[in-house]
Amino acid sequence: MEPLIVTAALTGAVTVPTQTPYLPYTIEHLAEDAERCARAGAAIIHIHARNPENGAPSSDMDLFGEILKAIKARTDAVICTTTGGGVGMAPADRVRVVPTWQPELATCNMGSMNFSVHPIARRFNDDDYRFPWEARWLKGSEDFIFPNTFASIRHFLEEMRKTDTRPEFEIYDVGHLYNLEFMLSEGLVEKPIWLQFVMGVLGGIRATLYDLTHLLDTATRLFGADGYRWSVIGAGYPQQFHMCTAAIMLGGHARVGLEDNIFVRRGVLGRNHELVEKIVRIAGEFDRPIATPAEVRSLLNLKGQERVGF
Ligand code: KMH
Ligand code: ZN
Repeated sequence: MEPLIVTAALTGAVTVPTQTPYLPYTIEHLAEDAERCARAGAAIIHIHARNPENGAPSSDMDLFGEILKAIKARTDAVICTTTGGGVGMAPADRVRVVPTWQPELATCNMGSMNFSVHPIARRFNDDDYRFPWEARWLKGSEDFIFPNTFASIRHFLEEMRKTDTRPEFEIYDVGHLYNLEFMLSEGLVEKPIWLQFVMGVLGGIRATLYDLTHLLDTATRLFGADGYRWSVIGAGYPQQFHMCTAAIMLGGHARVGLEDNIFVRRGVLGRNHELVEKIVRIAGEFDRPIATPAEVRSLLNLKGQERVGF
């Protein structure tokens, strides 16, 4: 099996600061976590921008650039920028990071869907929150449709092609693989395809082994066994470690981090690098080597750190 690509998704736009004091949102904290995760074995760092004052998700391009530069100064890991953004951000604002900062790798979300985290708000009283935006954000997601129309996916892929940014396809449900097949038939996607199965989001497919094998069977039927690589996200605990362990066993790749799960053990809040260390430990038990950033650049055919715009 090829070496395991570990992605650390440091912060995202779903977890709120009240859930865990370890959620990084200042530039310094993001850069420090990126460095620690890279040392622990993460070869890809997945990044969203947040307002450093209050942790609110942000689409400010200057801020995004500061974060990207700070991370690049501390690690040679591949940086994968989000184009998913956060609740309520317009697609035009989400994609702007690609032409502005020309990353090696960026997400491309493959379908519109309900995307909700409103049940998290049930864990807190209104006066528990550290910042006023958090309750609104969590509760408001009950009415949120994550927009990824065919027109916007096409636009995102065209922008990525211009900057030689490779797409990481976020697949939240089996129909998203068929959407990707359509984009491939339109000549908008090149092989090899890099898939990220996002499992366990309310609105998408569940994080179970049954669902994972269904996704894999479908991807193999559509793209051929050698036509794609895959990684998996299990949202929540213990799903993050269950799905990533399955990936270690099946030849896939693994994403961990506070964007998707805040616990390192049941009831124990983890730091980003502790989540990376845990999955690297599990991979070691299965004799699966860990990919370096150089190996990832070669496996995913990336343009290289010297050709990004930050
Ligand atoms: N927020 C995750 C559920 C993106 O950033 O474009 C999926 C994600 C998508 O990471
Ligand atoms: Zn993300």
